[in-house]
Amino acid sequence: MTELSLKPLNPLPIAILVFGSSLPATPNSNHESVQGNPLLSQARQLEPNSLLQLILTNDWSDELEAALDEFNSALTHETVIYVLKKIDTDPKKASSFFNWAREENGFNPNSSVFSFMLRILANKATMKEFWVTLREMKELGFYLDEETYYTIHSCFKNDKMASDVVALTHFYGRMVEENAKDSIAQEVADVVLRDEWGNEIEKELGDMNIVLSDNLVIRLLKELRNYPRKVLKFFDWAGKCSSYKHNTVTYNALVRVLARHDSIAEFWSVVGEMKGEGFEMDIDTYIKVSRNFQKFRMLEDAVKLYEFMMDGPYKPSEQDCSLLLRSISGADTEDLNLSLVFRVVNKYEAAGYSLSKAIYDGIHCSLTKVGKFDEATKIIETMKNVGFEPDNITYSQLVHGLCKAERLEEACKVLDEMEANGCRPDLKTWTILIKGYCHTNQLDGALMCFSKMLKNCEADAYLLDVLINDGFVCQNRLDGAYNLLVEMVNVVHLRPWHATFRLLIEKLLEKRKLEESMNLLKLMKKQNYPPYTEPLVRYISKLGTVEDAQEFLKALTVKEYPSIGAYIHVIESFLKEGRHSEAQDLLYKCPHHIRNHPKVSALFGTKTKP
Ligand SMILES: *[C@@H]1O[C@H](CO)[C@@H](O)[C@H](O)[C@H]1NC(C)=O
Ligand SMILES: *[C@@H]1O[C@H](CO)[C@@H](O)[C@H](O)[C@H]1NC(C)=O
Ligand SMILES: CC(=O)N[C@H]1CO[C@H](CO)[C@@H](O)[C@@H]1O
Repeated sequence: MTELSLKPLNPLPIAILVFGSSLPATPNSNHESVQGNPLLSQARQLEPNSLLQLILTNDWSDELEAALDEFNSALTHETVIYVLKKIDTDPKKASSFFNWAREENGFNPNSSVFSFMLRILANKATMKEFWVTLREMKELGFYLDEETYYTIHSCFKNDKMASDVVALTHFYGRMVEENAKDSIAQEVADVVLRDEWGNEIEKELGDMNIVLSDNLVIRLLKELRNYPRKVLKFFDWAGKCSSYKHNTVTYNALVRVLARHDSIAEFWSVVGEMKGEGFEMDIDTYIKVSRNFQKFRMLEDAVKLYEFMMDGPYKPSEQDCSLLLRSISGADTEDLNLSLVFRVVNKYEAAGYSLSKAIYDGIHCSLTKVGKFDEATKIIETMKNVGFEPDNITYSQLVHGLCKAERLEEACKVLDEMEANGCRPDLKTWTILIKGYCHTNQLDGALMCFSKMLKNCEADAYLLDVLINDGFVCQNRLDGAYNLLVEMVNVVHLRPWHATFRLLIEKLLEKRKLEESMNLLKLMKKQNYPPYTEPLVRYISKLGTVEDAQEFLKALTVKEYPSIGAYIHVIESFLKEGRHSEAQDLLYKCPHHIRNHPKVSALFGTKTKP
């Protein structure tokens, strides 16, 4: 567990160490944070972390259970999810905790807790517990949702658990069937979706005398998930029904649905409202929502949500922090916002944690990408002070940044420095440097690095593609590209990408280099790639001779004759180009069995007769 690392803390926040007092626009951490009712949230904050520490540091035993009983009143839905998340790599322990929570603590799991538990238990070591839990869940009237089903299904498949795959599919199929009969969710969804929300719909829903339950609400949120505004209306309506009250589970389900571009304002307003009601976002919901924000590049929202969670009792892990930093630094340089980086890091430090190597790397990556090299140097110094020596990742980031800034000589020197510090540049570092040279049109520099590299490590297909595509082809040096590829295949037995072959064949044909293209075709065949024939056929039918066509057909096959299909294709292309005499010539030079093939005769039969 990296939760509380033992590294010494920096004497000052990292942002101040790096930037001195002239911080980049880093808003005060509480600015526009989401407010809630402090008393209610305090009551629920009965230290999930001390509970977690107890569980993490002890094997499951009666003594542990006795110690846990102290937390009796603290087991909320959020706490249970939080603990499960932190021990999800230990399914046995997770299962013991889950059972203890239910049996000894009276915890009442909802469908989302069950789904989460099932995902943890879907594991060879805990199959018995898995099936027991799944059956219990069903008996309690919970629905195995589609997403959980597919996740577990693919786990089983990957682990080659064939009979469990069958059993699960069967179970799910039957459940879907039974649910279809229980069509109330569908009926409600139909009513809600039919029209604009208004009194009429509310009246109709009222007349349906629906018995609302968490399950039904969650199912409806899922049914309506593509209509976030309707979801919200429905949620509000359900909350006002006299016999029903929302809880943390339905709120968490709602924020998951709202976490998207077109309902982001609603998302934040519900997050605030939820907090005001004394409910917390559970860590599983946080991870899903944050991942979504990152995927759709809603980085400011991802950061704001991170701050929100770090202010609450269910703090994201060190890994969540470094993943978020990586997403932020993954932006194109123009969009990379350092302020977001330091908001995340400040929040992390403010919680009392010391920065991990991955987090330092995350900061360093962003700084180098936007060309803040002095600050990047300070980060490296700070890292060294707390015992993290720069490694290939650190150096590669620096090389990448310098290349981006077109400071290639300095980038080259970094590789020497690496070596001097006992960290031998690897293929990835070299590739970054070589790419940098190619992108600044310094092909000779790239080739010099390449030959230096080959003394220490082997090239791969990616690097070859960089040299050919970004290097030679961009400089219009096709002979060089061709020679390099052939040499890499024949001398060091590298297997180029299919795409590299394709690109080069096309480029060579543009320059009417048929012989070289044909050679590449043969090389492709040797590598067991499907040959890339289309541009060659097109070229030959327009500009080639009959001999070229024969040569091409020969290149297609190594041992036997080319297929009848290949002959037909070439002859037909000649005919299409109006080159009947070449088509005829080729026909006469074809082997006997081809010439007499009915399909070939048909070609001429219909095309040559008036
Ligand atoms: C960077 O993020 C801050 C919020 O942390 C925001 O105020 C600022 O506008 C952003 N800058 C750019 C250029 O998007
Ligand atoms: C750094 O080295 C590790 C271990 O040798 C390797 O797995 C990783 O891909 C390297 N990373 C970079 C960026 O070179
Ligand atoms: C922790 C929690 O909110 N549990 C709820 C799960 O759902 C049942 C009824 O469906 C509620 O009674 C629980 O309070």
